[in-house]
Amino acid sequence: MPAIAIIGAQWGDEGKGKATDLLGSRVDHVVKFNGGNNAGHTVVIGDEKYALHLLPSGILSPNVTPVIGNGVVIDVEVLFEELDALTARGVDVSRLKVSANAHVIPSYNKAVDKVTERFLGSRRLGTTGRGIGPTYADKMNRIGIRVQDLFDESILRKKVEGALDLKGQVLTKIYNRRAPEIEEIVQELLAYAERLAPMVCDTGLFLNQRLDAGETVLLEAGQATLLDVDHGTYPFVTSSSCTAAGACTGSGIPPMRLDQVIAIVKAYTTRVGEGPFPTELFDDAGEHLRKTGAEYGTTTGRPRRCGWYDAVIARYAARVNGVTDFVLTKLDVLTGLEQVPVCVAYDVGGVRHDEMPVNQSDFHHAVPIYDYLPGWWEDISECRTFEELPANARAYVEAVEAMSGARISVVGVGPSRAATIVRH
Ligand code: 2SA
Ligand code: GDP
Ligand code: MG
Repeated sequence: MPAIAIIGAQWGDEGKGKATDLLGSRVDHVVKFNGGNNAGHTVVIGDEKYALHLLPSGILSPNVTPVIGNGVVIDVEVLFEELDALTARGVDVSRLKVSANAHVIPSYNKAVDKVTERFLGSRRLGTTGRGIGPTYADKMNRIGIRVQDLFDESILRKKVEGALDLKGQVLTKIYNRRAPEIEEIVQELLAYAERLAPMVCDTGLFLNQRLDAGETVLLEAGQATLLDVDHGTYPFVTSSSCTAAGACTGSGIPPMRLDQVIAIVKAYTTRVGEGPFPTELFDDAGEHLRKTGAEYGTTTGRPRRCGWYDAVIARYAARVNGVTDFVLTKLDVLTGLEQVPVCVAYDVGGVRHDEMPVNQSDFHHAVPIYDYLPGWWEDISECRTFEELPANARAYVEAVEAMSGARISVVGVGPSRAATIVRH
């Protein structure tokens, strides 16, 4: 079991945090490889509930080294706040390692994110407003600030000057805002250096050396396949690579070292933010899923849009990521329905699509073709083996597995660590 990637198969919030935490006891290192504090992973341990944003979920496992990889964008203030909050709850955070090559989110990018959304009006993306998109844009534009820059004041000043040359103009000319002062930003970033320094290293080198030594590494995605900047529902995506391939670029671990790709998929579908969502429900059934599944954003508290399981999306995620195993979460939320619709294909203007349409506007107009599976009423939250599940719940899992392109190895029946059925 050298390196394992955990990714989201849908639009995020599938329960990656819980899955990572479950595997945490079996691995040595857990790496966050993309995104930033736009992510929200909830982990429930006994009576304690943790909402993690920037930190890898592995931080909660005492024997795991948590790592923030080079593919992450870091709001250092938020990082320190999260570390302090966990320390106050008795969690040892001293093992955290942070990549010297990860990018930092300067305060001006949070402003750019928020005003861009306001500026776009009805064409907004529904971002989390954390400065994620503008910071990745700076990275690609080669005007980003990296963690290592915080330790060389003269280089930092040059980089901030370069970035603000452009960003200052964007803020003042387009958005009619005060341009940030170079010195103000330099001081803001320098203030982080002392506390950050002991955590910073070449995480790519570290992880490959640990793999050479026979240790195991779990790579934990933020967001999900359909929010991936290349493979998602562009432009309604986040700005990072959330897929298994992103696990490699975002950590410095080469593809051939990935042994297993575990996709987390919810027994229904949710999305936050704007963008197409074929199985979305606008009726009482959607409200029922939202209420029963507690579908509210972990980071922003926004109500999540809810819909039925979409096997076309699951097959797509299986293909794009090379999924070896699915973890099907929140099966318990479907309890009590007369029948459970599952989308098996789309109808686009009278043409059946068994695969994701390549044309984005076709996807916007995709009408789900449903199979209707019989529901169950028994409380399944205490089931711990597959055989204990009611026959219709088992049949649902097996039907979904047959449509989705990889085996379902684990089934979630509740938020806690224990509420889990391992099949393989
Ligand atoms: P951004 O802020 O630039 O990454 O937003 C771009 C799109 O990506 C979506 N996005 C997310 N979708 C689901 N979950 C996310 N994390 C939080 C959670 C979200 C929250 O775990 O609940 O609390 O609202 C997440 N992060 C980004 C976002 O909605 C945009 O559609
Ligand atoms: P992530 O972003 O993929 O880590 O997911 P989130 O933490 O944002 O959202 C998933 C939510 O579902 C969290 O509140 C989890 O505690 C909860 N959860 C995870 N697995 C299950 C499950 O099998 N059943 C139920 N009822 N809740 C679950
Ligand atoms: Mg989440």
